[in-house]
Amino acid sequence: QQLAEALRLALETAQGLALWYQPIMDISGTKMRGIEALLRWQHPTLGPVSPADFIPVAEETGLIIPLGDWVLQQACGMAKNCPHLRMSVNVSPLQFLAGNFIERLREIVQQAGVDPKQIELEITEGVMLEDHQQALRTIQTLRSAGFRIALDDFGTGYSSLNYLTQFPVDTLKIDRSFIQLLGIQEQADTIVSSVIKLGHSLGLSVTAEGVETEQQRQALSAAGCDKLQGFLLSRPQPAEVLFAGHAV
Ligand code: G
Ligand code: G
Ligand code: MN
Ligand code: NA
Repeated sequence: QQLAEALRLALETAQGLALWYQPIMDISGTKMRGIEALLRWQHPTLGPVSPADFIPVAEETGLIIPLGDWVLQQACGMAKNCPHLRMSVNVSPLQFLAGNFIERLREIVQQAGVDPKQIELEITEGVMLEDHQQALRTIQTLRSAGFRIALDDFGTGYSSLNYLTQFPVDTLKIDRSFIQLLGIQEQADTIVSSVIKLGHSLGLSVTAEGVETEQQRQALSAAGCDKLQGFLLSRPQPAEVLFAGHAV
């Protein structure tokens, strides 16, 4: 496939690939608590290609392993520069379940000189569906090494509640499809406040994704949500833009 070849070349030459960062804010929307690393690819002729389009190609071709390592290296390098911010990194199920993921991650973190406590790995329910036992072992090992685990896009899978009680994660990220219906669909308000209560009853921190309006922020605040992420607060941006004028 041509996309795969171009991606392989981008990875080899480290050209066209970049991490952008989106702030994760406290519930008032005023304090930055962390940042999520989001991969961006500028294809030489196609222009920007979304990770939603090229991550599946990377998974099919096995490129997700070196690509995932590159993302982790870049993100850990950035984390080292801003030690007061938690760094969230998306990890593909294939990457997470690869036999040597833990060792490679440990090496990357060590080389960057960052504390695993600063790193939060965002996984999806796909991880549990692929290989339940391996997922559970990996989560447990990573957490005892100090890494945090977030369950991303929560609510979009179909076994969410069941998995949540079985998998020891630190953070729940409520998918933006629910947030967008706040104040529009009555059920959405009920679902979101139930998920927040459920997360808290399991001792988890709850982050709302895709917060775009002040009304949504207020509803989330009233429902006791812990953190916010979304265009209302900030879009994903290159680090030099995000931190322009700020000490990091
Ligand atoms: O940033 P954007 O909205 O275009 O992201 C689209 C999808 O790609 C999201 O599901 C996001 O989690 C995923 N994604 C973004 N960056 C990475 C990455 O570095 N690794 C993996 N595995 N997925 C990513
Ligand atoms: O699957 P994941 O949650 O990792 O996807 C993150 C992606 O969601 C980011 O790449 C970003 O482009 C997108 N995103 C972040 N905030 C918002 C938002 O407020 N609205 C919309 N529509 N997309 C968002
Ligand atoms: Mn994410
Ligand atoms: Na998400």
